[in-house]
Amino acid sequence: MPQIMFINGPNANLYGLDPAGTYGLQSFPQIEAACRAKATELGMALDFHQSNHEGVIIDWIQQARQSHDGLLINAAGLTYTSIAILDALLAFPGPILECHMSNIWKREPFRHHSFISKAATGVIAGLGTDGYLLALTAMKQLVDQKAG
Ligand code: DHK
Repeated sequence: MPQIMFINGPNANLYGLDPAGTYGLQSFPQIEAACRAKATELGMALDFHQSNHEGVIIDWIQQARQSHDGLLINAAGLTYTSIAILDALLAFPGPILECHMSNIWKREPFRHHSFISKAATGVIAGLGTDGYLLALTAMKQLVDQKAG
């Protein structure tokens, strides 16, 4: 069974807590549950993580090199600042999907340049939780192609 890691960055744990906010009404635990259900349906083992700390995220990416077939990452605010996360991702041999709940290109200019896209196989943005589920479906195809 493919082993997949989904890493969520700073403040993702606050999703759904602001009814007027950008990230919809689903709480982070609800988003995690939806991703776990989708991974099970697709026949993939999912490790789902969230941290507010850059070094913790880098440690997870490095660990995944030994054990995981694919990575999904929403680095949140670190997307626009972290060359260290980019370097960790560049050392990961499998497919990487960069995910964002919101359409980052419709937002402030400082969100328009992702440092981590250089390491990403693909990017999904602007579709909320549905985008995460689509990314999991795309990841299944990518790991199947690599294994086949
Ligand atoms: C999430 C965040 O927390 C922001 O810092 C990013 C991203 C966008 C998202 O859309 O999921 O700018």
